Amino acid sequence: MNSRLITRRRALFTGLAAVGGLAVTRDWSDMPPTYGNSLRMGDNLTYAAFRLLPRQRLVKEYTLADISSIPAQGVIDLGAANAPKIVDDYRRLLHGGFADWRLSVEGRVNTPRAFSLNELKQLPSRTQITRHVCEEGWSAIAQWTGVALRTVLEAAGILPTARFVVLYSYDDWLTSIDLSDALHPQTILAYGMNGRDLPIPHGAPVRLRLETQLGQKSLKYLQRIVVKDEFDDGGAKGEIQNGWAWYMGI
Ligand SMILES: Nc1nc2c(c(=O)[nH]1)N[C@H]1C(S)=C(S)[C@@H](COP(=O)(O)O)O[C@H]1N2
Ligand SMILES: [Mo]
Repeated sequence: MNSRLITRRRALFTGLAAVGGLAVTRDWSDMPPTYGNSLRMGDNLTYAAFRLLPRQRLVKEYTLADISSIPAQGVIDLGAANAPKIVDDYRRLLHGGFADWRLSVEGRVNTPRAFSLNELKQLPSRTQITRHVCEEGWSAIAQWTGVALRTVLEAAGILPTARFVVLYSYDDWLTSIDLSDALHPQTILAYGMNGRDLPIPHGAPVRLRLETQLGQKSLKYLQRIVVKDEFDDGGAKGEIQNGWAWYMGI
């Protein structure tokens, strides 16, 4: 091999090493997984700003006297003739009083599990009175009771490489959140609302309450939770391809 070629190779390797060095020394954890998509510049700013705050900052909680009426948004259409199969499944579970309802927790966990409603209710519970803020401009205060998502993830044994949690619903919605929000103490799987069972219009039997983001991310009618190592934007059903921000911090 001639010496010029070796010199060029050396230069190439030095260059690659420098780029690699940058990649490992830069901490990307304050950038949203949507980073790099110019249409998602807003995500980058809000995510970076929120991730600079202390990680588990609690949102404000209210008193019973503050509870207001809350409209139901995107109610599952139980009468729809051409409903997707998943809605038929929901209808069947509803008629059985949700006795056969199971929340499966799978993906990057030690022990994939399916929790019945009673099993969720036997785990330590948390009740919180919080303000729901819809992206359409209204807000309302309600009391929510449920189990911390963290408790459920830990019961399934979340693996150390896990970074995101994707949630699926019976009305064919999905959303994903990062581990920081998933492990937040006020992020709960709510089965109670204002002292009663969670009503159907509000997502029975169990919905996500994600108090750190806009109401749209608080997925109702929960069906399945999948833990992932990599970001999953949800494809055609995810926020991004439907024109929403993925990160909706408030
Ligand atoms: N599965 C599911 N979750 C959902 C929705 C929905 O249509 N389906 N709507 C979202 C929106 S936009 C809002 S504002 C809240 C509304 O919750 P509420 O009906 O309890 O007021 O649920 C969110 N979660
Ligand atoms: Mo909303």
